[in-house]
Amino acid sequence: MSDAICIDRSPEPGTARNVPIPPRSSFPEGFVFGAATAAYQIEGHKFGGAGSSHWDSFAATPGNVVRREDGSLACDHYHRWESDLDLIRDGGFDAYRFSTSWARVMPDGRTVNPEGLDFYDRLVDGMIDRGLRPFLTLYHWDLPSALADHGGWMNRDTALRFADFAEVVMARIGDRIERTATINEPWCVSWLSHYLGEQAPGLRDIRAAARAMHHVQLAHGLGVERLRGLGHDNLGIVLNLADILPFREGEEKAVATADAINNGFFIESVAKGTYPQAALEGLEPHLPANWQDDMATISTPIDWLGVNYYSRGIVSAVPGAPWPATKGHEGPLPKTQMGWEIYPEGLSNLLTRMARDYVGDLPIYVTENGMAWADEVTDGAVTDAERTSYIAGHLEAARGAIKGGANVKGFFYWSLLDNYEWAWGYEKRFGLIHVDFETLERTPKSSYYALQAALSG
Ligand code: IFM
Repeated sequence: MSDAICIDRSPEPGTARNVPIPPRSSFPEGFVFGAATAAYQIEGHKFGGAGSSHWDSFAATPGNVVRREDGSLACDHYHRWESDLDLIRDGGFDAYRFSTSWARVMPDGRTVNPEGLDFYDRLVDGMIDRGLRPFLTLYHWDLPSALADHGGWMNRDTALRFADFAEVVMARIGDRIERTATINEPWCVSWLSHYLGEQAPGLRDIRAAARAMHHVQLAHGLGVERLRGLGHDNLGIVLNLADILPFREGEEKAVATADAINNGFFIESVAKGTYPQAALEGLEPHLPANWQDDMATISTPIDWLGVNYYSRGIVSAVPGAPWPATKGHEGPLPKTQMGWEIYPEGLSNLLTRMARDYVGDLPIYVTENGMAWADEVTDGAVTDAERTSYIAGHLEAARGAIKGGANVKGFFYWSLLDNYEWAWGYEKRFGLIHVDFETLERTPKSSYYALQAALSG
């Protein structure tokens, strides 16, 4: 192709091999280092009275998930949580970001399963016992099938039910949680799952997507309102943001549209109570009636923002195509096992932008950042120098944003363990700790030890 890519080709971004991870002492006092996971991806959904979630049925449908794998056993964290928490503590981390499964806590979406709450109660106590600070995400995608049967995120009622779920969970463990996020990655919950069809429920429908986008934002706002009213604090949301760049000169419109769908819709509604015009252009006809009436709830003030960052997006317009009329392009940089370009600059750009344009001095946490790699155990060890470099590059980028004035308070590596990578099944390995999915044996990788050394220095 002869088209020029006008994206930054500055010397080898993100490929600094053998660059050491910056030591703890190079970050501001109190900077939080953590590791992150999510319930469905590690726990083992067949245990403890969990109900069916829409991921179980999505995975059971041929063609949706590699080898039709699901989270029924996953890493069996449900039974191995104590030794998994030991690994976090021994890695020198300060905090653990975990999520609560809605389908475990309320198998039919409404009725409480005491066994489910007991599990999270034990887990949080286990963190405290080990000196780990609990960072909770209430919803990381395991929607009870009973709610999916009634339209899931397309149905406004799901947002109301979410507030009930949030209340139940926080009534039990909220007294020991350091920070609570309502929703993980609303773009994935809505656009990726209802327009691009890549995750449960696997729809490809603009109206479904617009409604899901609005309702997931509403769920966040209702959750914050409810929890705040009950006296809980330190409430936030976790957004997956991408640094969107033009494929060639003159692609401002494509960049604005893609940025509005990926980023603006979610951050602007929370921070300012509006949806970006570039998103409304295509979505407004499909939004629920009187959506404007919900914007005050959606923008209920939060206490902190979580940013999940993995890569950039490169886009161009597709003239004559229906909205959004954009397409993505593969970039030239080295890529992870997911095929995602390694581009740490995007992290500093986004952190700086969030502080400058949206959240000001509110604490920002990098709640996820990490890479998948085809790691293998050789003679009892896993050498993953690529991951160590990736972490070093992104921690430097976070440091750069801090120097530039963004109030970045912590960094969580995704993920603690190799786990269920959704539509990719168990094929993509993001963990600091290798999991053998036959024996469930855990083997810390060399990146785990590199981080451990950096955190002690
Ligand atoms: O595994 C996911 C996680 O569940 C949400 N954020 C992105 C990760 C890697 O794809």
